[in-house]
Formats: sequence, C-alpha cells, structure tokens
Amino acid sequence: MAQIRPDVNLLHAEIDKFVNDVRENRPRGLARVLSMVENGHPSSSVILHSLYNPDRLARTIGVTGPPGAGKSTLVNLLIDYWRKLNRKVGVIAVDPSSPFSGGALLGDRVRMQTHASDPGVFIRSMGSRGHLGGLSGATRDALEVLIAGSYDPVLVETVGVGQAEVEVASLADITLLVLVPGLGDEVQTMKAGIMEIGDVSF
Ligand SMILES: Nc1nc2c(ncn2[C@@H]2O[C@H](COP(=O)(O)OP(=O)(O)O)[C@@H](O)[C@H]2O)c(=O)[nH]1
Ligand SMILES: [Mg+2]
Repeated sequence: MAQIRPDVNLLHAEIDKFVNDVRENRPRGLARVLSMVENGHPSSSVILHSLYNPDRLARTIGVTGPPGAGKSTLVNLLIDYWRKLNRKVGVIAVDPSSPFSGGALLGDRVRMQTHASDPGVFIRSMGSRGHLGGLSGATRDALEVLIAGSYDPVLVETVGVGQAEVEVASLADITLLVLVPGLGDEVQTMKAGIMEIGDVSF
C-alpha cells in the first residue's frame, strides 16, 4: 500500500478508496483511517465527513472505572455475548499516555487478544495524548469510523481517572461503571464524584 505523508492532503481517489475500505470493512484500510484520525491528518476530516451518517443506529457503550477494576474483563465477556448473537463488535481502549513517549499502554489489547483472530471484532488502542479529560480528542471520531464500518455495538473503555468518566458518559449511549468494593478512602472520595455517571454499575 502507498505511503501516507502526514502533512499532505490525499487525492480524491485515495479518499474514496479509504471511505470504501471502511464501509466494506477491510481491516487494514480501517486501521489506516483510524491512524489518520488519531494523528490529525489533513484529509481525515474529509474522510470523516464522507463516512458520517446522522441516521446511524449503532449502540455505543462506555465502560469506565478505576484501573484494575475489571473493565477489560467485562468488555471481553460482552464481546463473547454479542459475537454469539452474530453482531460485529468494535472496541476502543483509551489508555493513559506515557508522559515520555505519548504512546498507549498495550495491556488491554493483550488481554483482549482472544478475539484478535475474529474478523467480527475490531479492537483499537488509543493514547489519550495528555488531553485534559483523559479521553483522546480523536475518540469520538474513531467511534464514528467504527460505526461506519457497521460495528454495532462499539465499546469505549476508559480508565476512570479525572474527567474521563464524565466524558465517556457524554460520548456513549450507555455508560457502565465498574467499581471494586471496599477500596481505601481516596477511592471512596473519587467514587462519590462518579457514582452519578453510570447507567449500570458493577
Ligand atoms: N476476583 C475477581 N477478579 C477480577 C474480576 N474481574 C477482573 N478481575 C481480575 O482483575 C484484574 C484486572 O482486570 P482488568 O479487566 O484488566 O481491569 P481493568 O484495568 O479495569 O481493565 C485481572 O487480573 C482480572 O483477572 C472479578 O469479577 N473478580
Ligand atoms: Mg483495562
């Protein structure tokens, strides 16, 4: 496949090709579109505009809570459930960025590897890139890309620190809040702020 220069607009034909890759669910093209969205490629907004469907019916589900609470475990079980119903499932795992590399921790991806060979499951790890709310600014766009690829539902797992859980609640149709019972005082205080966010708490 041709090289994409990060600073150069794509040709119309290239844009059409990427839009078709997403719509026809070609994973490599889909992954490249997500990279362009994440990196703020100058053509990504045109691609997003072509893909956007205001009448979409896909369900989006946010999964949030403190690190280690069991979010990825729950996401894995939900993937199993929807795959048995023959639904295509998309997952965006937003990990805290390393302040040094700006890269994403790949732990969630490793944990979800049981689904890696299933063409009906698309999992993407995204860094939060130091974005204030904890969610990457590109998360909403990535969600639209997966919806355009007819993934339904699309799950967004975010580490519940700072404002991430509030943001995911505004992004997703349903928010699942995963908590660990009996943690220390600090966590109890944090929970007090996020209890209102979840539509369903575990
Ligand atoms: N005992 C117990 N352990 C769990 C449960 N759910 C997840 N875990 C374990 O807790 C650890 C963290 O889970 P993970 O799903 O990665 O949490 P995340 O950081 O919120 O995504 C893993 O070792 C899981 O096996 C649960 O319901 N009960
Ligand atoms: Mg996780």
